[in-house]
Amino acid sequence: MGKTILITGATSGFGKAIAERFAKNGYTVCITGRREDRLQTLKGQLEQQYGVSVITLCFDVRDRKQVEAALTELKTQVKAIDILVNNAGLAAGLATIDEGNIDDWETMIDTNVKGLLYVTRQIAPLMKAQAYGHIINIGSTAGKQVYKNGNVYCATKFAVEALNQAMRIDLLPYGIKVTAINPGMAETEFSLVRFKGDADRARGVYADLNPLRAEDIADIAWYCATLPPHVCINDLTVTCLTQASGFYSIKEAERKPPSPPDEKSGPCAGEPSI
Ligand code: NDP
Ligand code: 8X3
Repeated sequence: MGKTILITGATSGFGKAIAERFAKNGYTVCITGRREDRLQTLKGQLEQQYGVSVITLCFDVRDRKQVEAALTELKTQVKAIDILVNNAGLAAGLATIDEGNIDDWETMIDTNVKGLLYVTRQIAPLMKAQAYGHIINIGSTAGKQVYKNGNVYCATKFAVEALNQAMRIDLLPYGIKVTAINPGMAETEFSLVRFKGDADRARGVYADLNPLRAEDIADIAWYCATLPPHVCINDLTVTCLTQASGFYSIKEAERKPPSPPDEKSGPCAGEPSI
């Protein structure tokens, strides 16, 4: 029987790339988001290109009733859900804690934490009854280290980290895999959303950084999802080459060139030259 994946926030970025990757491999793909036009365009593209079934669910993950209605309906349409990717999320603004916009804070908390919980609460019982399944939570390096002005966004991703661990423990007896994928900076619509449509500022975040791409995260999701049944990646952090953590990154131009041959073959600094 064919496999089914449910991906929240598939109208752009990671979610869209993950939908493409799994459709290419024959999955029935259930895609969600608030932008119906984008859902329909992606559905048409994936069905035509890969000959798979695509189910679209247009809802706001912040709205508990919408989530419940959409996923209750989905459960009548599919026999099983093999994989849930909790991906829908955003950052809004970048300000110190004393100056932050409280509406932005609520949007981030409601989407990244409560939305993820609403969706999981609908799908985890189904996976428990199936006694198999895989929940992939998209966290962030921002859920590992707090960075300047990241306060509330980072807090939501720390919450995802905690919930990922909690899900792994709670669902352990039911053969359900739970994986957090924690990307560093990736050029999607993320910064455009964070900076409320300021495209120049958004581009500036990734300038000369060679950031991750959405397809990199799709590759990783596919890898995590296709390991042998007894293997579960619990937590995976991935950054581009120029980023070491949530707060350490360099520009490509700051990368050091190779050392000249004589320096290279000589003793390392601090080593005795015997
Ligand atoms: P994008 O902005 O490209 O995609 C975000 C997706 O989330 C869209 O499909 C959007 O759909 C959906 N979404 C946002 N709010 C809601 C909502 N209230 N209800 C339903 N869907 C919603 O960003 P990314 O692909 O980069 O982000 C995906 C996830 O990855 C997020 O959780 C983000 O925090 C995380 N992340 C991103 C990183 C990056 O650098 N890009 C790095 C680490 C983690 P629509 O607008 O149609 O509703
Ligand atoms: C997104 C990565 O560093 O822009 O979670 O917060 S970062």
